[in-house]
Amino acid sequence: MTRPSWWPHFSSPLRSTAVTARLGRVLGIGFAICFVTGMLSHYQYQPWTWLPEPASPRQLYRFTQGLHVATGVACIPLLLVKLWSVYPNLFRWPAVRSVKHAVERLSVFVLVASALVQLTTGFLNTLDWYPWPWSFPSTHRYLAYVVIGSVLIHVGVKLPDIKYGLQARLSEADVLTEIPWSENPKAHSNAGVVPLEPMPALDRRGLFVAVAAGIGAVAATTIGQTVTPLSRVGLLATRQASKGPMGVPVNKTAAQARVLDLARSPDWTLEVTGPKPFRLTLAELESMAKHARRYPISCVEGWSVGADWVGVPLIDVVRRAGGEESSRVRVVSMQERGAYNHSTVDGPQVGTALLATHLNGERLDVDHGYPLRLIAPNRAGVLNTKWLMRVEVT
Ligand SMILES: Nc1nc2c(c(=O)[nH]1)N[C@H]1C(S)=C(S)[C@@H](COP(=O)(O)O)O[C@H]1N2
Ligand SMILES: [Mo]
Repeated sequence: MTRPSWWPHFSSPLRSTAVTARLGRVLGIGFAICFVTGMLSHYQYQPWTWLPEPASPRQLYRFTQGLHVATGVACIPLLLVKLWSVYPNLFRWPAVRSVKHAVERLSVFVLVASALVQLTTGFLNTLDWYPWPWSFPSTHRYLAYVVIGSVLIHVGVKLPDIKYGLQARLSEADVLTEIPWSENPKAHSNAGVVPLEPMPALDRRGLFVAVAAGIGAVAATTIGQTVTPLSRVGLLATRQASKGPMGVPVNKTAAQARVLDLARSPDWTLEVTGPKPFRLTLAELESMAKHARRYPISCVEGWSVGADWVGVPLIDVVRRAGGEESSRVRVVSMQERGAYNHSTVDGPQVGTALLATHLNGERLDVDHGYPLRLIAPNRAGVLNTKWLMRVEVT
């Protein structure tokens, strides 16, 4: 069968296996960083009791989470360029050559589809925008397995092309004759396409400079929500320190959590359960609140800020209730609904966590968890429960 006349032709000499393989290498590293840092974050939600989260370095989660978001966002332009470099493959003739080729096409489809969904929904998540009905964290995690699995399959299938492409110099043109798919490792995006047009204004090195500049711009405008000096260029950084009360962004307000009245009630007390249960009033807590700590608050949605907290060490309350450093502690919020109305503190964090009454030199704003909230080092923001009413020591 001959190629029909309406079948698209591609002639950009910018594309080559050398370009694709290099883009693929960077993208592969990006996906690996996202996967590992994502799994570290997932671990915070479901830790193993025998291997609890360390309490130091206290900025660890802030760093890995910031890296996750910055890398994920940078992967978006990178993936688009990578797709641009190979999409003429979709129009090679004949479209399907063999069963093996069909399976290979299918695996690429799964990879491209899952990666695009993963990166876009991840990005929308950093904007705190969830225009879909499903639970983001679990979908994001399961999709990560699909993406990483299909990356591994893709790398395995394309190994000959990757080797060839990484060895080829950027300035080299590919072999420009059409050779059956399965026989030739050098079969590449431009096979069967002869670049007769004059060289475009951008050469291949120029292409890489443009890609790097694009990625740099996207990353710099995103990490403004973590790296404070960059916040002025944080076009894509939705939650910046300056945008919340007390210089700290708010993820969920007291009104959204429906705790405004309870939180402001003068009758509020903290209930502590355990072998020796007791209650503390806010006045008692504030008279005990002499301990200052500098712990960052690092949201899983990609923003983080360092903050100065004052409060009562959790361990003091735990000991008074008859517990010890090795106790497992559950802190419970006045918020009735929502998955994050409680959290568990165990391992080294029991000794380092603070029941905070003050933030950045002032009594907590109600949106930051007044009258009392948890704050611990190297801990996902979502686990720093606000508007506490009970501490359970076991
Ligand atoms: N009770 C309760 N605590 C909560 C939340 C919540 O929804 N309910 N959100 C968490 C999330 S996702 C983050 S990032 C931090 C943010 O704290 P901040 O609003 O003081 O910055 O609070 C955490 N504590
Ligand atoms: Mo968060």
